[in-house]
Amino acid sequence: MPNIKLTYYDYPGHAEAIRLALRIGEIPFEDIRLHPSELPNIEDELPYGSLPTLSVDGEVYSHSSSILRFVGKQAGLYPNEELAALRVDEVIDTILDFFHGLESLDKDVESYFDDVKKYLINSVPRYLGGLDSRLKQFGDGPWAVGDSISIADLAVYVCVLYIKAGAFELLTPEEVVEYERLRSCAEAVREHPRVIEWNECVANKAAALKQRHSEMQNTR
Ligand SMILES: N[C@@H](CCC(=O)N[C@@H](CS)C(=O)NCC(=O)O)C(=O)O
Repeated sequence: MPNIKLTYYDYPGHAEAIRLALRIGEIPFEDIRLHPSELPNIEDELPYGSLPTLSVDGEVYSHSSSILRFVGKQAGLYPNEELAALRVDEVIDTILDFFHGLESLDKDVESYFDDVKKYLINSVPRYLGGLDSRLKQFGDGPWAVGDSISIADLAVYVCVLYIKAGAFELLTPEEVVEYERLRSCAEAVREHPRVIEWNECVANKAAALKQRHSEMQNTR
C-alpha cells in the first residue's frame, strides 16, 4: 500500500470528493488540513501554487480532478468501460467549470456578492440544470452513471453540499431551482454507510483542529 497524504484546507472544497473516495475505497491516507496562513510555508512544495495536492510515496501530484480520477481508480469508483468513464468525466468537468467561473470572480470589489448572485442566476441553470438533464439521460439513478457509486456521485454530492451550505443564501426561494436528479444522487451518497461514518469522524475531529488553528493564530 503506498503512503498517501492529501493536503488541503479544513473545508470540503476541492478535496472532499477525494477524501470520500479514499474512505469508501478503504485506502489509508493522512488527511492534512491547513490553516490558510500556513500556505506560504509549503508554497515551494506546490507544483502550481494551489491545493489540494496528493503525495504518493513522497511524490507530489496536483489538480483535484486528476487526483480524484487517480484515487477513484484505486478505490474501484471509476468505470473500466470507456463510455461510462467518459460520462463520469463529463459530470466532473461540468461541476469544475461551474466552480471555476465562480472562483474567477474578483473578491476584492464591492459588487462581489452581487456578482456571485448574477453568476448563480445565469450559471446554475446552464451547468447544474444541464447536468440534471444529462443525468436523466444517463439513467434513472440514484447513481449518476450506471448502477453503482462512482467518483461522479462524489462530485455531485460536494456540489450540492456547497450550494445548500451557502451559495443559495444569496438567492430568494423563487430563484432556487430544485434539481431532482442531482438531489437524489447527493442523497444516495450521503446515506452511503462509509460516508455516514466519515461525516461523524470529521465532526469529531473538527473541535481539535479548530483548537490547533486558534493556538497557531495566537502564537503568531
Ligand atoms: N486546478 C486546481 C485549482 C484548485 C484551487 O483553486 N485551489 C485553491 C484553493 S480552493 C488554491 O489553492 N488557491 C491558492 C492560489 O491559487 O493562490 C485544482 O483543481 O486542484
